[in-house]
Amino acid sequence: MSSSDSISKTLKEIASKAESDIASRKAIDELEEWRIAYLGRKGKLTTILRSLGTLSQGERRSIGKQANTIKSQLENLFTSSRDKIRENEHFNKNKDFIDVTLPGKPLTIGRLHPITQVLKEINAAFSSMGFEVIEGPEVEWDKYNFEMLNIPRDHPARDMFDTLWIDYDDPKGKQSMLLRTHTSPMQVRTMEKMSPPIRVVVPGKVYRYEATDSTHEWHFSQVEGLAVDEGITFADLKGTLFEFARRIFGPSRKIQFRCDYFPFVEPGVDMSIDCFKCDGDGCKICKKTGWIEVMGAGMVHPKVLTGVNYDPEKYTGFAIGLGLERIAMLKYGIEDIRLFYSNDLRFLEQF
Ligand code: FA5
Repeated sequence: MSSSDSISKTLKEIASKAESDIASRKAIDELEEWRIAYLGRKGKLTTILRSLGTLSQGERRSIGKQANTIKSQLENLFTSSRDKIRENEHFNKNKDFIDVTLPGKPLTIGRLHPITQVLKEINAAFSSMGFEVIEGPEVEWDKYNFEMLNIPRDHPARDMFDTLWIDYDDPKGKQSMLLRTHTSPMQVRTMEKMSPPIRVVVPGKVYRYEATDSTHEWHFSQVEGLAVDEGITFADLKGTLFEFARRIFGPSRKIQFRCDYFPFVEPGVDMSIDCFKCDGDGCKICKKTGWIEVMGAGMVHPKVLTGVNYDPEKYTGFAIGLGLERIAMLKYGIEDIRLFYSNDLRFLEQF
């Protein structure tokens, strides 16, 4: 083998060794060692190039060309490896870096549930008419939910309420605790605690064991209203409710009172508002009546007053119990009560 062939072979071996060697260099100082070993002044390639002087001019040209090609290949390899190592080092160093200049992710901001919004309006309307807002328990005794409201045990009026009893028996073995079916027990609790003049509204959840449809939920909200004083008449009840409806629905809404029976008032009425969907013509929502019932009301029954040791000859009062969801449906034109509690953001985000 001529000396030019042997140099050419050595050059190829150096190139292949350098290529496999560089793959294991993962840090800049290791890469620098590689550069010095192959391309440095005393490196393998430079040493070979120095020995070209022993060759003829023709051989020197051809080997020189091969050596320069390998040199520039190795230089390129060095540059690309260095860039890759630098990039990795930068990434590892900045793994936890937070770029505060990037636009932030918008936070989902909550809002008040439509029922809470309507409740606030109702509370404000009654407060401005001199009523105090108070609250009461959702789990109630039979005594307050029924008995003291003139609905004794075994009275057929109990069938008006589809009751969810709590598994608790009194000493006579009768169930005596329940999820309140209405906010009216707070009439009794309030009269027990306070003395006239009384003007309170009591918002809260109530529960009934009933099938749901577009205007009935098994749990819903009521606002109880109670005014007791000397000389309160049915005219006060009507005046208060007309004013309430004007404040919540505006002056153009129609209101209807009809006789109704509730054992704890005498006389008793229910109040309806003309249907928002058909303007009173009759449709599916108002069950073809043109009206949507929003509350029961009446003059506090003398038996209820006597039960809390108020003299019915001296004191009279009126009570109302309105359905909050029904008011919200009328106010916003909502066709199905079940939407309020279905947790559908597409519905809730509209309020
Ligand atoms: C009562 O609950 C009586 N305590 C109201 C009352 C209070 C009468 C004070 C007299 C004096 P009623 O069951 O009708 O009555 O319910 C009152 C209101 O609650 C209804 O007018 C209606 O607006 C609403 N409501 C009744 N049942 C449901 C239901 N299942 N889903 C949604 N709202 C209802």
